[in-house]
Amino acid sequence: FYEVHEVVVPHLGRVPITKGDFHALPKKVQKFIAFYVDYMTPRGIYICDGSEHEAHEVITKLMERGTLERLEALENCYICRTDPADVARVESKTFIVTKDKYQTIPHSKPGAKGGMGLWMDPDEMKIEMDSRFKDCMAGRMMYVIPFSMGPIGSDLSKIGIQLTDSNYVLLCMRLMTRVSPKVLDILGDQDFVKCVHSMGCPRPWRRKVINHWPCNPEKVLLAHFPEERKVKSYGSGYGGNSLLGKKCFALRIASNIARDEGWLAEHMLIMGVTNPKGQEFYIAAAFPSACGKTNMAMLNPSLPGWKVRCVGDDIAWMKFNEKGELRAINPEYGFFGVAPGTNWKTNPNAMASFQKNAIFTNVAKRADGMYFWEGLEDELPDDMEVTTWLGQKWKKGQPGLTSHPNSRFTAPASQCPIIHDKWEDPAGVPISAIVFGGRRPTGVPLVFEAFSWEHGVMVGAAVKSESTAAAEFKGKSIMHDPMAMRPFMGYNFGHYLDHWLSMNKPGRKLPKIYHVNWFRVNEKGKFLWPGYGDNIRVIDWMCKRLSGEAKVVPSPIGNLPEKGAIDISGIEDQVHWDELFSLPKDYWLEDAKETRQFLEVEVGDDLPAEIEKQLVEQEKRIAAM
Ligand code: GTP
Ligand code: SPV
Ligand code: MN
Repeated sequence: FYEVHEVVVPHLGRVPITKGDFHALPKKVQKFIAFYVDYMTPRGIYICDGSEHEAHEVITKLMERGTLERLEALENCYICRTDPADVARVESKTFIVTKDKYQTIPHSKPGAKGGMGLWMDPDEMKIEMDSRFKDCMAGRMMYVIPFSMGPIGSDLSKIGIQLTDSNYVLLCMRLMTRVSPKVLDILGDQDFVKCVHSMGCPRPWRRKVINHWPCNPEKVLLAHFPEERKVKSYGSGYGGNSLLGKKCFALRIASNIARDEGWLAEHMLIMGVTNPKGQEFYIAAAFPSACGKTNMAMLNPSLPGWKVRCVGDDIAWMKFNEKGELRAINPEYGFFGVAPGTNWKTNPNAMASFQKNAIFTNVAKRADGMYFWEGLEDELPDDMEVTTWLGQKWKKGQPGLTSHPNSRFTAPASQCPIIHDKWEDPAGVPISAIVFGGRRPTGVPLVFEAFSWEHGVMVGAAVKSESTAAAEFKGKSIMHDPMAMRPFMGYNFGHYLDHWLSMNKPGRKLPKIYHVNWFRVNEKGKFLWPGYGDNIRVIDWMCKRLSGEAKVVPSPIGNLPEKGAIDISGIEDQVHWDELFSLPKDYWLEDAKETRQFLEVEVGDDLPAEIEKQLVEQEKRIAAM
């Protein structure tokens, strides 16, 4: 049936293998490829091996075509401007497909907006998919990418194979996941997560290609099939829509695997913090997209004697071990970080991570071959010409944005100067604290501690945040983003809360749970907290809590630090404690009402009784304020 240098498929006949040995692939992988070759009809098949030679070949092609441009000021760095219609995740076109609707979304109540994920029936999705994927790779090369999420061979890791017709996607997958033939050796006859991606631009082009970025924004569709452990994505090359190892696999599919296997797949950074006494604590933190995970994971401490080391900046897979410790790994291999706002003051460690071997998407370029974006003005000579992400000329002081607000850098995690020695430890790191947070301009104090695991799960379920440019939403509305997972939930959110609650078993060392808000503003709209490196002051307090050195003052919403318990030495003039920690009663009455409304209506009958109990208790405490 199969020839050595070609795959024979019923629909197309002989399809050449441009690179790789098809026969050497595990049988299940061969079957997967053959099926999709027949369906998507590419002109050739390129089996990736993750080598440097391969990267070179792909980069050369992308530069010839004009998709990538070299950043001459740096070593092996490139800039890419996408079609301006393809710049963010498209939540309205992102579906979970299950036979039973309620496996995916909660039994919500009348009036629900359906905010907790989108479901589609398999038959309906098949029609949508067939109309897009049939022959979608005509005239294009199909890349086969074997990758591991997590250190290759770790018990906590999982293997995927992505098919894509985008070599930009291949290049980024090589930075974001571990692409290697070793993955196939380890895989053998086992099942893998099937990832199928197409830019949706078969040749001859039916749509005008803008910026050498073939895509199909009108037809974008992402479908997740948790039962089959499969993802299909069409029409977009933007990170979260196309690097399928990331949000699609490591969160939406993995959250299903995690529920079945008794662990957690979360939108969380992982960091190690060492206090001046030399004690190290590991913290995982969940903030919605573009709300500060990368910055916190690489925090440059403003307090003397502290050391921060980064394990991961976006996704955590966490599992209790036999000793009852919650062990976390970062399933990713690189950073896909928000560029604007990143500079040598706010995040020097991120800056250092992308000085070589990095890709910059939708940022601006300086005339001297350096990247540029909002936040780098201090380093920009006055007369330096800048080409914006839209190709316009710009100089310092002129109006307008030079970079898309969701422009990103993609860089190897290993290049981060403070990457943790244990970041690839197959056993993971032991988590002592879980932190939730969001952008909350008013009402929400800098930090509070949950009363218990159960209360903490409720605090996570109540996370809200101002919308950001990471998805398609316009304007700044406050949206619910429970556990920072709303866009990434792989199954019924009520069941997800049950799963979190079920982590509380005898013999387990449950992490303490916190809520932080770096984004509270005064009446003039100015941030009340300096943030970034000064966030170590809040972490310092959390660590003191963990080692039993700091006292708290109970409040209706959780335990607050005793006044003065957070070290603000050196920033006293910037920080007004009472303003930062005030709990306006009207605000919290309204917030409690709104949160109950959201959970009651959107999660409806699937809301765990324990969460309902926590809500009632919190409402009573707030009413008695
Ligand atoms: P995703 O990659 O989308 O998941 O985002 P993220 O959660 O990793 O957010 P990131 O750290 O990239 O920060 C997003 C934006 O928030 C950037 O523009 C930062 O400059 C800004 N930011 C991060 N931390 C702070 C902080 O402590 N205070 C303030 N004021 N802004 C911050
Ligand atoms: C996010 O939006 O949370 C990101 C970027 O980390 S993306 O990969 O697009 O999801
Ligand atoms: Mn993210």
